[in-house]
Amino acid sequence: MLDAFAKVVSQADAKGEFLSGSQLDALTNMVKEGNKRLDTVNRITGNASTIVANAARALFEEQPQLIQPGGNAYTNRRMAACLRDMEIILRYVTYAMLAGDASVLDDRCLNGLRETYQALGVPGGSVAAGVQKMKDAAISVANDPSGITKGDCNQLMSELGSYFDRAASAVG
Ligand code: PEB
Repeated sequence: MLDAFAKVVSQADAKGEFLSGSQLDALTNMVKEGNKRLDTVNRITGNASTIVANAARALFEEQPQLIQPGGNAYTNRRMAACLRDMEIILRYVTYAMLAGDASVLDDRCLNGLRETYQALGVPGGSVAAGVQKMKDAAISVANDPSGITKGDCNQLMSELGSYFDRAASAVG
């Protein structure tokens, strides 16, 4: 598991080189913009259950067969497992966002998830659709300009989106 700092150190060390100017500039910028990153993580964390519940509701509205008899989220046990999976994925996205690096998401959540779903008969494409819905909700929560000092968050939001895209394409 790496963060943005450990990543450049391991890359430089693998080549036996000092850190480059552009690597240092990128990290300096990350520190300078750090409060926005923490606000992003904080807002998603604080709204996690709403993000999960709304995304799941929208998914089941769009794919009602999932909650009908024979559907993969039918029965309370499977519904609970589904909501839990969405929450796990969202949680790892917040870790990646904090770290500024996808490796924690890859290593601890996405690695082998497609195969797990195939073995369980969980439709990966539907999980991917649910993740995309969480992405939209998380970005609108994190990028809401009200009640916060205004600043340019475009780059952070596209980074945030990339972690959701990564999760969706790992299972879909
Ligand atoms: C991954 N999900 C399920 C299981 C596992 C995971 C390991 C089997 C064990 C169990 O049931 O608890 N666990 C989960 C995860 C990590 C982990 C992400 C990462 C660290 O450790 N069903 C649907 C929807 C979708 C869904 C499309 C969006 O119809 C999910 C939610 N996952 C789902 C369901 C089950 C499951 C298990 C329904 C139960 C499947 C079953 O037992 O038949």
